[in-house]
Amino acid sequence: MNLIASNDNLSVSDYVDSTYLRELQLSRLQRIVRHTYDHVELFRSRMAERGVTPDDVRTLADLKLLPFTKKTDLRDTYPFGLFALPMSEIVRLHASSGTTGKPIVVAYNRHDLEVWMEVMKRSFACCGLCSSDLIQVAYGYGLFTGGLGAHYGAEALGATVVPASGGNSKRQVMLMRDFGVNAICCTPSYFLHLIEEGRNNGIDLRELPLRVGVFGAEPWTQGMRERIESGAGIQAFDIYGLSEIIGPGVAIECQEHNGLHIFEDHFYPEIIDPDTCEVLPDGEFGELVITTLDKFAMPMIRYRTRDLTRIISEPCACGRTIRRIDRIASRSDDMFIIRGVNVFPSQIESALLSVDGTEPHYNIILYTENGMDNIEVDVEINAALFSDQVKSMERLQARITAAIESLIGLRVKVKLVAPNVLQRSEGKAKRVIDRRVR
Ligand code: DLL
Repeated sequence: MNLIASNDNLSVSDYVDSTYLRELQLSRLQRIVRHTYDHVELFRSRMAERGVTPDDVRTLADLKLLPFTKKTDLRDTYPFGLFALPMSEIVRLHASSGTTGKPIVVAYNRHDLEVWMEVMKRSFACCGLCSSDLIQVAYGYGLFTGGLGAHYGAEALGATVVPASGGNSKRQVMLMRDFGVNAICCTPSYFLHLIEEGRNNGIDLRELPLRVGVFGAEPWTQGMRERIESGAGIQAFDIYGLSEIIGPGVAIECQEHNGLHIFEDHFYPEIIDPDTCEVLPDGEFGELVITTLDKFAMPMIRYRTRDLTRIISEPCACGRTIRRIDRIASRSDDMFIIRGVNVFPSQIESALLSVDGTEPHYNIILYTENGMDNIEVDVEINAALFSDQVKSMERLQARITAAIESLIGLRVKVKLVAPNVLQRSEGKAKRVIDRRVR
């Protein structure tokens, strides 16, 4: 099956002419819609319900005629129901465990892997990395897309890969120091742990050749970025992606750190109102929906990511012409409602980190007391303050409580804990513990 037209260019420049880009997106969209329609039963039946065929896609605006795909569709068709190629053409599977029940499984043919390498290579280039750099990959290798995704992208760039995978923090820091590593890829929460690990072993990351961090796979705030950059003397880049679409490398910040460039020659973004599913104009916040334009083993048409952001279409000072998405502060399903107020964990993180003396290690515990739902925030504070007098601890506690209240409009219980008490994660941090009685 020759799916790739001979004039189709895999490595479109991030500085591409936008008229050409829109034409390319449309021709890729038409091709992938036809391919999915021909090979995925669920998509064909949903199109039939709407009375739509691939021939109805004449412009990019016709995307709105197409049905959405949701995570439940992947679960319901577990494991291989959305594959659009026979197993003989599929060369890699990955899976994401998710929080409940069965994992979701994703597939790649050889072309899809090339696309992935390409977007990861472009991602590293956005961070100013090149073939002379040593890149340590501390995302987990295995079914999770982080490790292998970063690995092959770094190799495609021609950089030297240090495939450390996640965990064994002492060794991670030793490798960074002994090899003179220039860039590290891991979750932002794990990197904070590596900074501490270094400190506990007399290694100050600020004194190493490390200059770039490529952090993603979980939400993190501007406050967290500041703690990371000052703690390690590096420039931190936010990288976004999800297994269903490809893995890491869907979007990344450039040196401007003002939104994440989305590789829209491969991933077409839309923003919708999550309640009405109405498509919103560029600039408005809502749920990110992505269509994979150039992936054949498991194409995703209008995939509802649940991630909340907006599209930034204004030109970027870096000169790239591809659009940006705003930092993903939250997922719509991370939101919890306490006494009628909608709260996102990232709001609590922002408030906490705005207070001097707090460490970027915290847990949010939801509990029920006298029939009412409440929030407790456990936060580590720095060693000097912890051993200080009760009075100054109380003042700090009051400052944190006030900072959170002014941001979310709710009074929460704040518990100050000693350094190194809360559990550290090697991958995605789990910060919310829900003990509410339902
Ligand atoms: O986390 C892929 C990845 C690996 C991205 C390494 C970046 C770096 P999943 O396990 O399928 O895939 O989880 C995807 O993680 O829908 C978001 O909710 C969240 N997420 C990923 N990157 C970011 C980010 C990988 N930079 C889910 N900021 C996504 C906020 C992120 N949330």
